[in-house]
Amino acid sequence: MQIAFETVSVVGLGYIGLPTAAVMASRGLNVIGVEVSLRAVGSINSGRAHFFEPELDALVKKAVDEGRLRAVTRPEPAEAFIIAVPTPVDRDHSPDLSYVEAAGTSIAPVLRRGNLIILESTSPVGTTEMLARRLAALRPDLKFPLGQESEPDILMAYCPERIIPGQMITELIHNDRILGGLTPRSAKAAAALYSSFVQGQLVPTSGRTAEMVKLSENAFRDVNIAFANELSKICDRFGIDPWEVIELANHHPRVAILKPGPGVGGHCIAVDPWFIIHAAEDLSPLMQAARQVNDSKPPYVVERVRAMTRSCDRIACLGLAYKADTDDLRESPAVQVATALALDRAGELLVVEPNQTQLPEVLSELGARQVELEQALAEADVLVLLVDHRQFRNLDPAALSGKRVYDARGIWPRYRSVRPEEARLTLRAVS
Ligand code: SAJ
Repeated sequence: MQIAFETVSVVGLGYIGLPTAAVMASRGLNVIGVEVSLRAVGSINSGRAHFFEPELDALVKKAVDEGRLRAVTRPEPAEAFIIAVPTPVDRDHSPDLSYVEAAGTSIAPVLRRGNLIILESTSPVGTTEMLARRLAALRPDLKFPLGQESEPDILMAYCPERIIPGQMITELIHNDRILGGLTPRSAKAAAALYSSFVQGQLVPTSGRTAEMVKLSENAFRDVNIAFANELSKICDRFGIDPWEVIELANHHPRVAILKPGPGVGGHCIAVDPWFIIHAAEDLSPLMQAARQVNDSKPPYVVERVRAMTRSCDRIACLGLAYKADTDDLRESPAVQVATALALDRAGELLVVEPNQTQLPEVLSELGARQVELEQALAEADVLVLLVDHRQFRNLDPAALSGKRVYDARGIWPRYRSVRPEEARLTLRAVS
């Protein structure tokens, strides 16, 4: 069995694959990155990451300069393959595994006896076994781990990534990892590979368990954010500041409520619970409700902004990213809110997004204008805070005076609850 790895291939050099490749290269491994995007390949080979993540550019540059990382478009032989490709859901929320299948098809011709294949992409339960069956059909000359008694030629494991954007490099090194081997030797080989750069605990289990662990982590977070989001709407009705309620409730030693916001975005928390729901719809009412609550938040924010604005008001949206201090717009609730407001007032909306140089097409087509924060503060009547970027957190509260403000992230205490007269009216209607 191969237990000391020298050459590792990472298939998919996106948000997970590139940091993983760069960190492995920094530990002395020779890393071949396989990526279909020519733009990404060009950028990486010139020593630059094709997206923003703290510390990543420096790591990529060093790895490329030292000849330990190179990006290619077609797989080459290696001792281990880490697959880190997207696993989106379709419009009907069913899992789209076409990228995993394509990755398998692309590495099949270069596989050799003794290779280790690791799937890191968030995947429905059973995906790693499906990949093994697919590879077995493509390479009948090799024995894959398909539940037979004898030792396979190829080792396979599911080892979910767990890194959070903004702290990816630190978390890659320090987080514990779950190693779901399709055979016990596969888990051992995976441990040998990850121990070259992971300082956290390496915990072996089965492939299916590891797949479910990953889905459980993100579904847990989705459900907990949904609780905070539901609470925020209830507090709005009572004219109470939900962030203060949560802060005070969290003084209880066994309570840790998350933060309400304009909705749940990114390519993980808003997507992964569907992998469970799709496979066990009759058993997942809580997860389904959480998805519905979180998805209801962007339209709720739009309604509240509409309620506080007049048709002649100029609105500025502050932030478009799916969360603070990132440039990532994937599934961003802020983009959803800004688009609805831009539709309301074609050609009028101002948008501040310090981490992007241009607006997404959908917004520019609606005539929204990207401006600097200072200009938004000078020109807008209404400020809609959608992302708690550093630039907004650090703003002097005096800069907001005279503005009407909707703070969807709770960073400006003065503007965190609805106007008292509105709450009084609601309460009267309720009593
Ligand atoms: N959010 C809130 N309130 C909160 C926390 C988050 O509204 O209290 C929102 C964020 O603004 C964002 C969304 O939820 O729109 C998701 O952000 P996040 O920081 O919770 O998570 P991600 O999507 O950046 O990363 C998650 C992480 N999973 C968990 O924390 C369980 C990360 O560790 C995973 O590696 C990543 O998903 C992934 O790739 O699966």
